[in-house]
Amino acid sequence: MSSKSEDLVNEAKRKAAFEAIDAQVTSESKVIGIGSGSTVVFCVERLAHRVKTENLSIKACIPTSFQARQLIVEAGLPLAELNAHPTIDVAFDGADECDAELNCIKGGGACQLQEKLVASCATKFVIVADYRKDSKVLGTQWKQGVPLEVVPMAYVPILAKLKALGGKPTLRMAVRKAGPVVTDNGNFVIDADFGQISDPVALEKKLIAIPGIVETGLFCHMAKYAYFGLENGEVKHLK
Ligand code: ABF
Repeated sequence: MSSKSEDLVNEAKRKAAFEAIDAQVTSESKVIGIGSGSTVVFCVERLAHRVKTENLSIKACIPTSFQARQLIVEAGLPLAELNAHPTIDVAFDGADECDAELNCIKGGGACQLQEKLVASCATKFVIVADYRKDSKVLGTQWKQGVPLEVVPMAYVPILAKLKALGGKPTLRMAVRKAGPVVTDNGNFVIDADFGQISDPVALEKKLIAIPGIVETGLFCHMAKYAYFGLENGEVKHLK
């Protein structure tokens, strides 16, 4: 990506994140879910700024990955565990693709298990993304397949079952290491390409029914709001 288009994408991420934090974090928001990826970095930046300048009393920030934990600690925000705060007021997270019904493909960063746990405990789950993720039909913008967290001892039979479902699955390999990616939870990731996904709810049901698939990267009917930073500098939000 050229540095000009990189700047455009980053500015879109920043604008979406800032608008989402400003709109969705109120003085009542005490427990905040913090997602993973690069767009959420801007959410944490804006949240920390608001805590400092508006004296917001955030009680706990719940991470969705090692990266999210680091972000929270480095921003001086109160790191806490989901088991200590099982009800989250509002959670912010990125996405690899998001359709008009706010169904998402997530997990490009291999964090979808903890992301879905935090999203499922959030009263408000908010997606923040740049314009590249704004999609009409899942699978048309994100071409790397649906990320699936799988139990390592069963990845071979799972690959076969995904092929039988019509998918083109591949075990995600770590860059530079001659081995598979291992998630924060000690599992592998299979990316299963199903082309255009016209019914993500039905596909998610079939995938999660396969023994050994711990979690899928299809987040259906979970997000309440989505903020997309557009190329023209505006922010589009959906709910
Ligand atoms: C995480 O952020 C993942 O679910 C998703 O793959 C990624 C998107 O990253 P970015 O915000 O950098 O586009 O939420």
